[in-house]
Amino acid sequence: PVNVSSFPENAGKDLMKGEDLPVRSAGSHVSLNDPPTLAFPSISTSDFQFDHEKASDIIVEKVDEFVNKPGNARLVLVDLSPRSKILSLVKAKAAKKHIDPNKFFTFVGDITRLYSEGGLRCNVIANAANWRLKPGGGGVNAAIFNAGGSALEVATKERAKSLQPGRAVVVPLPSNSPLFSREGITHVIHVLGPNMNPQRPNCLDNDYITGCKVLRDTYTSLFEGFASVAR
Ligand code: AR6
Repeated sequence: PVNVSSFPENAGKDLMKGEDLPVRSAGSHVSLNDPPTLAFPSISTSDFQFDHEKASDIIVEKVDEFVNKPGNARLVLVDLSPRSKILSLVKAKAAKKHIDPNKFFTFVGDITRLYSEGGLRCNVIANAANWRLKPGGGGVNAAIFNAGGSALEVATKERAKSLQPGRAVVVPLPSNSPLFSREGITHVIHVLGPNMNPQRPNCLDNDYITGCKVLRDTYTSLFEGFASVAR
């Protein structure tokens, strides 16, 4: 079958049944024709209360850097709601910078159900984690650990016990994780962004000089981690 849903303009439309899709290996819904794709949430802008204008500038700056490097890999910024402020800011700023829409686009949906509910094939997803790399805590971290099951928890523990702000850890997903079998995700990249929420550890107390530097480092680590498994 033609791979319509791998194109942004078709994403979410013409949902095809899993059994009709070309498969690369058992349980993986990523066709050979699909470019390596990283889906990522906006890091630090919800529970960690980072300023949306500043965060959207940094996302677009880092995405632009990444897409100008050689290779066919794609990046997708995901959020749950069509009214997401961060998605509209990034969309507008990316268009202004003429970022190639085939290499970067935004997508509304649950990052743990991009293929099964949105028809979008992504082989790698990013998680806005906590420093302990623990499940729960709400937000995208709780959603990803819930969907990944104990297989994700075990694989994460094998790779790292904790995370510093600005750093990433790439976790290969075991084939018994539902994120692998249902969504075709082969890797989860946990990142820890800067925290501006006084109720959470390592609060930067509105220090946006440090905060912006750490958020840049976070996206650099994330995209480098993705490049290391994608190319
Ligand atoms: N799919 C896609 N995007 C989502 C989903 C989802 N299922 N759930 C949330 N988002 P947040 P942070 C979006 O708060 O600000 C956690 O408790 C959300 O709308 O998850 O980096 C961790 O344990 C927002 O745009 O992450 C940390 O302690 C984005 O994901 C702390 O929160 C990030 O929101 C990290 O805070």
